[in-house]
Amino acid sequence: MLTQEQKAFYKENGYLVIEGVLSQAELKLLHETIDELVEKAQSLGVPNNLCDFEPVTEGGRKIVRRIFNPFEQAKCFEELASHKMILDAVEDLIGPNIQIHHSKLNMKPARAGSPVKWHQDLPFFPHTNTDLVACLIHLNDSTLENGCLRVIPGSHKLGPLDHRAKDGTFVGMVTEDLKKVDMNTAVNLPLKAGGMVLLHCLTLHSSAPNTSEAGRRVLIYEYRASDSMQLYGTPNNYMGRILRGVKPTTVRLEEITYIIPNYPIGTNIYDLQANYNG
Ligand SMILES: O=C(O)CCC(=O)C(=O)O
Repeated sequence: MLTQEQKAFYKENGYLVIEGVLSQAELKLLHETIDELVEKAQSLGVPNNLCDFEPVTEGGRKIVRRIFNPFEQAKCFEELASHKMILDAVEDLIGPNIQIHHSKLNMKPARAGSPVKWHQDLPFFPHTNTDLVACLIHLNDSTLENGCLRVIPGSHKLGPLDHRAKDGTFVGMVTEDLKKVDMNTAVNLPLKAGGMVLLHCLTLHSSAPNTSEAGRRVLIYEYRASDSMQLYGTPNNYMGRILRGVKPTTVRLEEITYIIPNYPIGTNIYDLQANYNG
């Protein structure tokens, strides 16, 4: 359960850091499972539906950048999505009826990890209301050198920002609207392995490239209130699975205007952002 102070901090800032959610034993099991998935992914080559690769190689070997949909790649990831401490915190932020929306595992490997530029999550997958929260579970220590998460506190109050290039193409990062934001207010969130960041779906965030010798694996679950319905976005086999509470009988609308994100379904954030050159 979150304290009143934690709930108030999230409401004001659009994020919340919680340390010590996972034990060393839990982390070990997750890393072992990921190592197996990486082996499998490297033998598959591109394109495949298990993972995406960094644009650079190392010693002739492909480097895994992201594992898609870990929720359905291994039982331990499906189970972790319903971890009591995580769902208790999510319930305090978006209410008792909780569905999984999607999951991903960002590997940010040593020396090669790609940056993620400033963006909000919801413009990728507009919903009828804004009760969606991402839970970023840190499987390694994250530091300034290996590309820890950065946020703009309070930016969730700006509403959906424009993520399009001048020609109207959705490029997966905030473009002209970044001028509305005071970038001096950005906060780095280094965190010990086992901790998590809860992120409002409209909070601006990014992370730098990994220039260090230490990998930075972050497992992400996006949760939504069950009465929030997706208007656009890439579907998956488990989207809408109820993790807590009851089946929705109503859908709730907030007055909110979105730009329809015209990216081809299935495209990922790294490629969208890489294609933008101002
Ligand atoms: O891995 C990160 O540092 C940021 C991840 C993120 O924002 C995303 O994948 O949408």
